Amino acid sequence: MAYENILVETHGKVGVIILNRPKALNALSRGLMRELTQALDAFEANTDIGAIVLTGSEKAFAAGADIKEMANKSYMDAYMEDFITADWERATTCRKPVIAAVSGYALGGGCELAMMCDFILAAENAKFGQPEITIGTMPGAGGTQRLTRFVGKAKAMEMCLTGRMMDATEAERSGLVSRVVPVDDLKDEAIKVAGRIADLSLPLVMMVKESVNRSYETTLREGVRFERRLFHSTFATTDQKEGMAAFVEKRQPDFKNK
Ligand code: CO8
Repeated sequence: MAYENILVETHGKVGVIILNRPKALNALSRGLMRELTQALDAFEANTDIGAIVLTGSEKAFAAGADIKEMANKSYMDAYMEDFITADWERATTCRKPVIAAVSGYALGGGCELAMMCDFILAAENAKFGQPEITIGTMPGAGGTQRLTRFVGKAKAMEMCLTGRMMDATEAERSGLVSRVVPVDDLKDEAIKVAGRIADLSLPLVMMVKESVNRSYETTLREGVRFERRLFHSTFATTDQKEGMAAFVEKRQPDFKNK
């Protein structure tokens, strides 16, 4: 498919989506988000793909929703089109893992999009922020909710109330990102990590992802119960038999995604 606002690549079993509106620092326009949804749909449906990397340019993962596109919206426009629900949350419903590889700015909707992914790898120059308050609005794609769960109330409140940006070191210390890597290594490292995941059993990867995500939506007791049921169900898979047999026989497993 020909896209105007994103680039799409495959590296073995890894699908890579690159946000590509360099003149606007990858501002998330409606057209870009629609294409992102289409690309995620395509990778989800492609049985050769086991994990997805979402990245931007060295200067910007994404500098937020497209301010020029929304500046003149009325309340009725926003309400009637259910502004942002359509085409914004596809990353949160992907069953395959989606890794955000963030270099440069991840601001506003850009920070929110990164947080919708399963984890964030950051380059040393990454900057995260929710500056919406400084342009007369507020986060609208989960910023006040996900950031608070990931970094705690004090930092989330300060960032959302002041628009202060967090650099990569602070983001790692605060638990927003899993790791920080040199700028030049970011894409390769994200593809390497995604490739390691894609070589595992896809149904088991999906179960782990579902179980970790459940921890954000339920009580500890219910979450552990959910995990236990999924854990039991792994014994019904061919890949559990293969994985454990391979360990005992001191060889690499050959997972069949069954
Ligand atoms: N939207 C539209 N255009 C943008 C955006 C944006 N978010 N960010 C940058 N650009 C454009 C600039 O207008 C400029 O274009 P031009 O050359 O035509 O003037 C070009 O990108 C380069 O930008 P700068 O010249 O400003 O580059 P600097 O290096 O000087 O500054 C900054 C970089 C600090 C990132 C600066 O561009 C900036 O502050 N950008 C806006 C950041 C921001 O406020 N983001 C939040 C937007 S609101 C939001 O995301 C709400 C989310 C709600 C849910 C989702 C709804 C869809």
